[in-house]
Amino acid sequence: MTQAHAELVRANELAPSLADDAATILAGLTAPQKRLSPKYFYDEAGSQLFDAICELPEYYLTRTEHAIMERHLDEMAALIGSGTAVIEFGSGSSRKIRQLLDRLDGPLAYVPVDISEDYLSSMAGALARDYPALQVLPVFADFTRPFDLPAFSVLPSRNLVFFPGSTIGNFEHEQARALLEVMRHEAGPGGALLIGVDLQKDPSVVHAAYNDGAGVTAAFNLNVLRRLNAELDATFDLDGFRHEAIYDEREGRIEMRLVSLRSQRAMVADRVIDFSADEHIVTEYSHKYSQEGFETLARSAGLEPTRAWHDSRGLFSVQYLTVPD
Ligand code: AVJ
Repeated sequence: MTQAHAELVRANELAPSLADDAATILAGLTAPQKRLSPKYFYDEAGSQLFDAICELPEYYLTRTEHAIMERHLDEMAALIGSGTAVIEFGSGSSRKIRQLLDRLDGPLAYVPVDISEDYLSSMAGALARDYPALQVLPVFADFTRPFDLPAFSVLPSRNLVFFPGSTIGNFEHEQARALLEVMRHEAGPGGALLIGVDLQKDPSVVHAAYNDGAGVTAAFNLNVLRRLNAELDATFDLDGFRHEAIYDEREGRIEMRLVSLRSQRAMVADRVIDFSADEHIVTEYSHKYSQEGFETLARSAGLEPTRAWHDSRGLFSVQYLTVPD
């Protein structure tokens, strides 16, 4: 492993701080239905709160996905084959990628793609040390748009796009289809995708996962206002809003909101944002799929649903999709 292998590739333009996204954020906060993208949750504090969410008894997603992977990794590895380049969309948790790399047959390269440069370089460095045979080639990019893959010194037998955690659920169906098309493009003909997808289930189970008793999800949701105050000269009163997460069964999704407790005004980067009592900002959608619904979505993106693994309670799924030659 040479130092060059862990050097960052900058693949497209992006916004490292909220200030660079001010126009988009203000457009969302001045729309008839106020909204903020869930990607703004993940500053340092937000990432720590998300890690705490993953440990909550009510939040079944992370531990169920982990258990599905543990149980079926031999079969997954057999399907994926040897000499693969693993491209991770949003280098989330290094625990998940290690779980996969440890069981794959001679993986050739690992390409984490993320907009968080600090996180990307530290995790890439650690992986390069722990997996000396692996080319670790981080790409600093917004994965919702096509990006150039780094040059591999040895040609991979196939590309595997890895997208765990049900992050796909954050996207509305049309955007999710567009993202799957980017993944198909990056995997290339003969390539494959391994994606974690949360499943539709008893609404009370979903509801509890986003309304935990300890209030960690509420703190995670409210943290985005603290972040706007710190990075965009905003003046939100953090005690003036409450967390709400409702499961819309018809849409098959959780909608997270910040509800204004009273009529109030906040400044955001010199703009006035007025709230009436009970008015809310939509901060996140988290879509849940049926197996059939996800397969239809995958096919609409030109992908072939090849295999899917569920836990015994039908809470979560890991989907293996292939790109036709
Ligand atoms: C990281 C998008 C999968 O939708 O469950 C957790 C984020 N939001 N609790 C999800 C989240 C509230 C999470 N994803």
